[in-house]
Amino acid sequence: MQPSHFIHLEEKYGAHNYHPLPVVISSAKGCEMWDVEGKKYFDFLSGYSAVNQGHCHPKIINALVEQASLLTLTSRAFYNDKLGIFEKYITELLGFDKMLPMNTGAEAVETAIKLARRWAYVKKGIEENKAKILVCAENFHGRTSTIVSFSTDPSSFNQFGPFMPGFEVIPYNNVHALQEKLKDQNIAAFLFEPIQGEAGIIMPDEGYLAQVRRLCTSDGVLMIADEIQTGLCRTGKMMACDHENIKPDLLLLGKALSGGTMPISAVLANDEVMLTIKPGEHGSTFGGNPLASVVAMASLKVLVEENMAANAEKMGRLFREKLHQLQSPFIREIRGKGLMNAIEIKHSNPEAAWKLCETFMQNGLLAKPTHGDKIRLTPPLVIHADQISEAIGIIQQSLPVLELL
Ligand code: IF1
Repeated sequence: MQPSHFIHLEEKYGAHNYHPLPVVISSAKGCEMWDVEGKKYFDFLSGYSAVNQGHCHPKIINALVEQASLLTLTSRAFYNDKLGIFEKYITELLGFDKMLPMNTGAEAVETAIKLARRWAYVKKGIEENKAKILVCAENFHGRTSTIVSFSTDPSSFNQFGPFMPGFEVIPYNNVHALQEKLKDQNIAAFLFEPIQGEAGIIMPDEGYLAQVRRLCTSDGVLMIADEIQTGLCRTGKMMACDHENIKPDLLLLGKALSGGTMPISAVLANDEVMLTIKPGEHGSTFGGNPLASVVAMASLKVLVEENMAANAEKMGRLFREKLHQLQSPFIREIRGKGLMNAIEIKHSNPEAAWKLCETFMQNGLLAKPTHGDKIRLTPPLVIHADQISEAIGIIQQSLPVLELL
């Protein structure tokens, strides 16, 4: 079958809520993907960082297949023999009292918002319905109606109102703005990304996370780190917060928690926060199912046992070093941490980044632009030095297309 066949099907029968590159993938392994005609590509998107462990990692797939034939779902109406084992493993690994399992990243964020508000009323003594949560300009935390209520990106919130109240936006990477807002006694929490992904891999100044930790502690406000994209070794440490040796009060995980096999997310917190929600007050049909529990545990073990943080750190340095050597007049900036990187394109044509990604595709590398001129480059963390070199070759070979625009 031709790629156009599958593209046509999606166009005709699917909602038009995405604008994909015209490539139709049918299989993948490690950092590589193949299209329906057998052409090979490097995957420099990794399912938006869900496939950190590499596509179809054998240990994750084995865990999934084995558990799938044994027990997939009990719902939380009954206990199962896998959830508790997963909860013990993840809380001991990451250093929290408890974990609450959900499915998508957006659900983890929603859960954190509910926990923060509940904690604010029960523990902090804020008057009911008065709690506020601080968020950052240019944030990306998901697509639910509550989450888009505090987005600053019109393509996320436009014509989806009325919006959920109780959020205030402050500039990212601005300690002073946070300090000022924290004078308000009705602030329950500060929700942030340690590196802003959708905004184009925006990294805060060194020391920002530690300062946020210090302010949240001194003002009695919950620090909620959305590590759905930055966590699980993507930036060269298990968590991006580890770069500044800090621990948030609530840690949000998703994406790579399943190695890209199924939607699994989690909120981690200590008892003071987690135990404010009582039986029957929050949940999800699929959250904490035994299949997800086994898959998540395998996904975490692969990250740890195969030293993926160290490889992300090493390969990230090599990649940025080689990108800098390209010296193209069309690259405004190269930035990133570990294997969470981006190049910003400098060109008079607003389509330049898209055209460049199309050329990457023709030459065997898949990446997608964000916010017009930024291209995220986030391969699976199993990538080797020779594959980095090959990918750089493709990028170098593709850049001249920008001279023709
Ligand atoms: C889309 C980017 C990546 C996230 C953070 C929560 C969620 C996400 C920090 C929600 C999701 C996605 C979703 C995808 C685009 C994408 C993305 F472009 F926004 F930046 F990853 F690269 N917190 N990120 O990044 O998780 O509910 O989707 O499981 O919506 O188009 P979800």
